[in-house]
Amino acid sequence: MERIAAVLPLNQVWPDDFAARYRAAGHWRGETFPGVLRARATERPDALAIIGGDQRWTYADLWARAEAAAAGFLGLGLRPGDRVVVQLGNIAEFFSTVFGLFRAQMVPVYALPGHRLTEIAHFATKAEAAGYVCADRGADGFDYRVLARQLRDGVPDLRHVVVVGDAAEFTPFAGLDGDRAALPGDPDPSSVAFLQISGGTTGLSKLIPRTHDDYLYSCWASNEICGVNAESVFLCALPAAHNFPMSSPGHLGALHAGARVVLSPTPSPDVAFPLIAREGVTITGLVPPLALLWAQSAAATKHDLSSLRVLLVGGAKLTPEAARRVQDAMPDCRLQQVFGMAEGLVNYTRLDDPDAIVLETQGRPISADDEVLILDDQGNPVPDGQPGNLLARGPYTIRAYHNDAAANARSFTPDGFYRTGDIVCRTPEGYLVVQGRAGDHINRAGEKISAEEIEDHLLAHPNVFDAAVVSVPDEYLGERSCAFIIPRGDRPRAVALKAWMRTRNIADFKVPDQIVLVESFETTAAGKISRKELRARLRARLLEQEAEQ
Ligand code: OOB
Repeated sequence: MERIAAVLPLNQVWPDDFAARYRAAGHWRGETFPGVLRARATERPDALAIIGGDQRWTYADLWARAEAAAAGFLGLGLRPGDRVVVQLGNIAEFFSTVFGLFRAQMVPVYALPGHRLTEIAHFATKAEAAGYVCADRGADGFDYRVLARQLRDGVPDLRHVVVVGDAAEFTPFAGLDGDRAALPGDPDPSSVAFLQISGGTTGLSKLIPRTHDDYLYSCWASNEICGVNAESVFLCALPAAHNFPMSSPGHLGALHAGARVVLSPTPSPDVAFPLIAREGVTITGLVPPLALLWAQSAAATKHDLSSLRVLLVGGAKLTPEAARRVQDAMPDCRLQQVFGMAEGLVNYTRLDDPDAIVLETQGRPISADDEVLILDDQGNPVPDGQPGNLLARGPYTIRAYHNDAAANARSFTPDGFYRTGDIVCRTPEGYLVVQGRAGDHINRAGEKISAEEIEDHLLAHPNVFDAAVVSVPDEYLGERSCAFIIPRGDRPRAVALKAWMRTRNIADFKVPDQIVLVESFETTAAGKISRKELRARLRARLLEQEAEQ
C-alpha cells in the first residue's frame, strides 16, 4: 500500500454576508475553470485556443488534452485535492497540465521557471505537494530533471514527477492517459483552484489560495476593462505562471473570452515582434523595463506591430516619463497601467481615460465592491493626495494565506483587510499613484525579492559576519539589490560571494546585483535599531555617496 499522508485542507473563506453580497452582485457566478473550458470547447471547438512553438491547439484540442492529462494524473495515483507544483515555461503543455489538474480536482502550485531547488522544495513542503510537473529543459537550457531528483530526495512525500519532453526515469507527460470514466465532476466554485506564490515581503514566499469564483471574477472583469473578447489575440510574453500575465486579463482571461493565446518563450522583442506580426496579436502585458525596451525596438523594427491595440504595463512602477516614452513610441496602441498583486486587488487605468491619468496614475480598482483604505501609520485615514498605507478587501482579495498564522496576523486586519505593504496616494478621481512601499523587498524589474531571505543566505557564508540587503534605484531594472556585508576572517571578494550565492540553488534574480563590504553598520551611536531602519540608513548612505561621485 502506498502511504498517503493526511494533508492540511486548503480553503479561502469570506464571511457569509460578504459571500452573499458578492454572489448577489453577480461577481461570483458559480463558474469553475474546468467548467469554463468545457463550455468554450462546446461553443467554439474549432477556434484556436493556444499557439506555442509548433503547436496550434483549438479549444476542442485543449479540452481533449486536459481530459487525457486529468485521467493520466488519476491513473498515476494522484487524488482529487492533491497539490502539484507546476514549473513550466511558456509552452502549450502549461495549459494541458493546469487544465488537466483542474479537471481532476487537483491543485496546481505555480512556480516560475527561474525558481531553483531551494524555492521549489519550500513550495512543495509548504503545500504538502504530492507531485511535480516540469519540462526536461527550460528555454535557458536548465535541466529540471536534475532539480527533480534532488527534490524527490529532499521532499519524500512528493510521490510523482511528470516531465514534459525527455522524462529520463520520470513519468513522461506525453504518455499520460487513463480512464475518463474515473474523472470527478466539476469542483465547488468556492473551493481553492490553485496556489499562487506571494512576492515574499518578509522571509520566504507564502502560498496564496485562490478560489474558482474569486479568480474567474478578476479575469472576466479584467476582460471588460481591457476590451478582450472572442476576437482578441493575447500574447503571453511574461512567465505564464505569474499572476499578471495569468489574470490581467492574461491567458485565463483570454480563454474565458474564447480568445486566442499566443505564447512567447521569452519577452525579448526579437522573439515577440515576429509573433505579433504573424499571429495578429491585439493585446499583451509587460513589466516597465521590458516596455521601455519594446518602445526602443518598435521605432526601428521591420515587423508589423499594427495589430497591437493594448499594451498593459505593471508589476513595478512606470514613471510618467517612461509612460510617455512608451505611449509615444507606439501611438496606435493604447497604454494601460496595471497595479496588482497575487493576493488580489488589481487596478487599471481605463482605455478611455485622458492621457494625464494613463501616464501619471496606476489606475483604479476593478470592482465597485473593492474596498480600499489609505491609512497613516497610526491607522487613521489620510486625505486624498497624501501618501499612506494601502489596505484592500473585496470579492477577489484573499482573507488569509495558507497555513501561516504569523503572516496572517501581520498581513490582515481583524476585519479582513489585506495590508498590501504599498504606499500610495489617491487622486480626487479615485485613482491610485504608487509612491513606494513600507516593507523591505526589492522590486527588481517586477520580480519581488525579500531582503530577509537573501540576508539569511548570506549569513550562511563562513566569512560573513552580518548582512543587510537593500534596494537601490536602477536605470534599467527600476530597482537592483545591494548587499552590505560585514566580513569575518578573510574578506570575501564580491565575485566569489556572488558565485557562492549561485550554489545555494536559488533563483538567479535573487543573487545580489551589488556587494559592498563595510567594517560595521555604524549603528552604535544610535543604540539598537530595527533592521528596517538599518536598511534605510545604509541605502541613504549609499545614495549619498553615489551622488557625490
Ligand atoms: C504583480 O503581482 P505580485 O504579487 O508579483 O506583486 C505585487 C506588488 C504590489 O504590492 C506592488 O508592490 C508591486 O508589486 N506592483 C507595482 C505595480 N504593480 C505591482 N508597483 C508599482 N506600480 C505598479 N503598476 O506584480 C501584479 C499582479 C497582477 C497584475 C499586475 C501586477
